[in-house]
Amino acid sequence: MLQQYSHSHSLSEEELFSYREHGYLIRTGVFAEQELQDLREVVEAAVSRAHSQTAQGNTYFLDNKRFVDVGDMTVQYEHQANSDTVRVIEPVQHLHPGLEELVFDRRIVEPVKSILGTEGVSIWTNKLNLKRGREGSGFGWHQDSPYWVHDSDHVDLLPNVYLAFDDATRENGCLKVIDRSHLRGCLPGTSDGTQLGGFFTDPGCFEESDEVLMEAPAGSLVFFDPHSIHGSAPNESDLPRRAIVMTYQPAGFPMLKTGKICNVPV
Ligand SMILES: O=C(O)CCC(=O)C(=O)O
Repeated sequence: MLQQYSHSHSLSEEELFSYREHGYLIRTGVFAEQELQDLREVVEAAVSRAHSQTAQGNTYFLDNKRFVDVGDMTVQYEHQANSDTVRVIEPVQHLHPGLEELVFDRRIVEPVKSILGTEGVSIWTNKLNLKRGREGSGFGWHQDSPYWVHDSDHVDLLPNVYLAFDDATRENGCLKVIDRSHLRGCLPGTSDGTQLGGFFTDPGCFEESDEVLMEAPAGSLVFFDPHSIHGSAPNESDLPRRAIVMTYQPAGFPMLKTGKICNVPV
């Protein structure tokens, strides 16, 4: 059953207030089951396409984790040695017309306009985060803003929208957000000597007990702030936990990896 949000899909005043206070907002029931079935097929087609393209890509390892760059796209693999299971693809919209359509969907973009307070919006980046049953690894606590601050001078204006293609539960490693952590700007990373350690938020800067689980049925959207500390546990269930995270910005700015401007049609 689809929730009845306002006709324009804009956020209500209460929703916007809550997003600003906590750094996240969940809207359930935005996409219907039939749409989700189609979208899951689109996702799997995109994953197959990305994986086959990696044969022509540039492979490298960071902290023993395999990454492959193919043009402007990066494909990350699961961390077990020799795993061929795709974990993350970024950016992803170019891989399938169904994804091109999705990133412009009014149900996603209109709330982003409410958050940004602007009529014109463009795409910053988007990624598929795929946690296969029993195999999908977790994401350490981090903010996106320190990662993006070198490529954007408006890092406060890069809201994320997470769309759950599958039910997201504690067991399958749902997204988790540290409540109100977005209010503290860019926080320092860890300095544990690893290559990727600097991307993870110094654990001395927040209380893990402030975590909020973004448990939500398939078809839900989670909006979260670029400064919100977030992460997720591994998938301990037999069920997949597939999602796309779409990040927007005011109109007229180039995308993170492609450097091309991708304005959302008004
Ligand atoms: O998909 C997840 O569980 C975490 C996503 C995330 O941390 C990210 O994409 O930055």
